[in-house]
Amino acid sequence: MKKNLMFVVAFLMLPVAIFANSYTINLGIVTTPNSFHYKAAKKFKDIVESTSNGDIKVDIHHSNSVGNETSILQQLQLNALQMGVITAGPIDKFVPSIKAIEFPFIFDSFAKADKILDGKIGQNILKNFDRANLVGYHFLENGFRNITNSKKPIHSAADVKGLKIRVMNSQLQIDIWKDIGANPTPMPWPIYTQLSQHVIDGQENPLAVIDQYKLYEVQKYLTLTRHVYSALVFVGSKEFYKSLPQKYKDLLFKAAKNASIYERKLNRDKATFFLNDLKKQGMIIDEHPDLASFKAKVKPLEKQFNGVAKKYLDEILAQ
Ligand code: EAX
Repeated sequence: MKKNLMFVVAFLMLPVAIFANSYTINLGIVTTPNSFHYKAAKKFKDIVESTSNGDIKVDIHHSNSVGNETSILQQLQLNALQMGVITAGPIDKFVPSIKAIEFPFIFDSFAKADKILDGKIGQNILKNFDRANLVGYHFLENGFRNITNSKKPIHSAADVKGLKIRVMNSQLQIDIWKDIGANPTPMPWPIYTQLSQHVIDGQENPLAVIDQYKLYEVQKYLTLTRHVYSALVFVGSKEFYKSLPQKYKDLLFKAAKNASIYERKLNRDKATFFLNDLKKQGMIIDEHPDLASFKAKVKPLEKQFNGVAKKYLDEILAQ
């Protein structure tokens, strides 16, 4: 009799045992499903759900459905969201040392960017997320940023004078465009409406973003400045991370790394496609701007850096 009773209790407990460790990761991004941010998040979701045998579920909240990137970071600090794919720009208010990799013209190739971001400096910056009650899992890629505007061709820094240029919510990006001579206006993404209404004259983003958001419909001129290598980061809630068993802590890091490597390749394989499509869509493109004039304007910004960000920037510039 006793044996039967134990069997019944064990059987009744079974459903609890199967789902005892179920976790749900709410992952926030600001972009739409055709973006590389989304493709990275989807890859992360597929890897996590398959390698945890469904014990961890990932829900992707895209297209600003859970707020802008600054708001997503604040929600991650409170464990209201558990993960995000966030552009490095707005992160500098939470992790100041990330400014070092957002400085203009320090990366002239994907290889150089990978070497720094996946090397000691990048890994140390990711560790600094801990101080902001966040987890920096891995860098992935938005791309080299280029300036567009609706007013006039931009060939040198002098042509930017007085233009109202939207920038990300980042003091460094505001300072960069102020020093170049623009009238920088910080605004969260997306910005198509503000461009169409001429609230702002221009903006700066990688070719993929310019093309995927059809900014060619509201921006006539594109200049291939490639002025900042814009990283994305798989960012997590520290509180959520600490609640996981070690095997799942390792699983999330591994999934973020593999999704990042996958997304970088996707992005780079389509770089030529986006440039050709923007030409096809009728943008007037300056492919050989006077970069020396832009570099001269932003050089003094190095002196504004201090602390850990200055240490990392000096190390990058010395390489
Ligand atoms: O896709 O806010 C921005 O300009 C960022 O580049 C964002 O990733 C847009």
